[in-house]
Amino acid sequence: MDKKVIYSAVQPSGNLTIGNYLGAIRNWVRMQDEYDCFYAVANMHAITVKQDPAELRRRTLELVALYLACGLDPEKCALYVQSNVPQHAELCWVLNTIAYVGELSRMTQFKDKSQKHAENINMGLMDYPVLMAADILLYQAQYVPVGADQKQHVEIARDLAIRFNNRFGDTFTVPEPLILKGGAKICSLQEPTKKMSKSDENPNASIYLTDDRDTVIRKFKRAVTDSDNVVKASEDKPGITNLLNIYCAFKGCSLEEAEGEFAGMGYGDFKLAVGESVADVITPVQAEQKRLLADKTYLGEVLKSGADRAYKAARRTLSKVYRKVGFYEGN
Ligand code: AQP
Repeated sequence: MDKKVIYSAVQPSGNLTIGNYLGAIRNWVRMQDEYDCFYAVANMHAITVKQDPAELRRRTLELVALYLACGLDPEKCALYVQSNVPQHAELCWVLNTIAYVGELSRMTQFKDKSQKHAENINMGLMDYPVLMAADILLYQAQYVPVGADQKQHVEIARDLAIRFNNRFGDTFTVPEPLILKGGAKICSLQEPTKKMSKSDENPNASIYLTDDRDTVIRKFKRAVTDSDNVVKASEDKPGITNLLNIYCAFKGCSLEEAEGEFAGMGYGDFKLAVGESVADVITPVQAEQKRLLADKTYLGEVLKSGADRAYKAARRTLSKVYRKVGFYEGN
């Protein structure tokens, strides 16, 4: 029987955080044996906010090396750069004609980013979810493993798939978000009710996958908590709850186990333990990423074969779409 298809991507829009790792990449690795996986570097999405071109290029390769260092196997999944497969933009155009301005202007990310980049509210920013729908629908993906913040965008992809299928006949698989517990929403260390983000202006708010052990431990030490010194998760203790979530995700233990382990201990010791649990996992990933980045030929080969695989699958869907909408394909 054919394997089910998974699509997901991360934007090379800054240094990745442990939120990107726990919400997305770590889950991708776990799925690569069971599913037919397409994992992209979403550089077309990244330019919806201003990027420095040289940095964007550098970060793209760094992200591919990171995917591999985290355990993605290019023999098992297609790893590629979004702009290398032109069908993403082509399908996005067609989907634009069935997407409504009203629904796009209501997207939480569009509203947040419009506020954050008030000087640059461009069409691409508003169109972000339609491009993301094209990404997913091109591969007929059943599942999209993402963090909780992207659920709304996968829902738009579902709506567009259903709308297109109703209007033109069965064409797209209707995708579902796959939001795994324990890491679905990692919050900022400085404002623990807000999600941790790679583009946060305050570097102490996020733990980057590039942070060295001392930096990780220092940032956790400074993490905003409360003053009652009891390591227990609850709604009125968002800082401690976030740290407990992070600890459990990196240690692979339950909340009850973690609370038991730190019962009677002060915040200082707890924060140090959280920092160490994170550093123990990310330090070897950094070393492997560095080793891979020194081998540009290998990275180029991985991307070429990933893009070839993605292109073939994408071409199949796009031809079907062009036929359905009545595009003349005479030559
Ligand atoms: N804090 C988070 N907790 C859990 N998952 C998260 N993701 C992002 N932040 C968290 C998940 O990471 C994947 C890749 O995200 P993206 O690069 O496509 O864009 P994003 O969701 O906008 O992530 P950032 O870090 O906030 O980037 P910027 O600052 O550039 O906008 C997605 O699966 C996302 O859910």
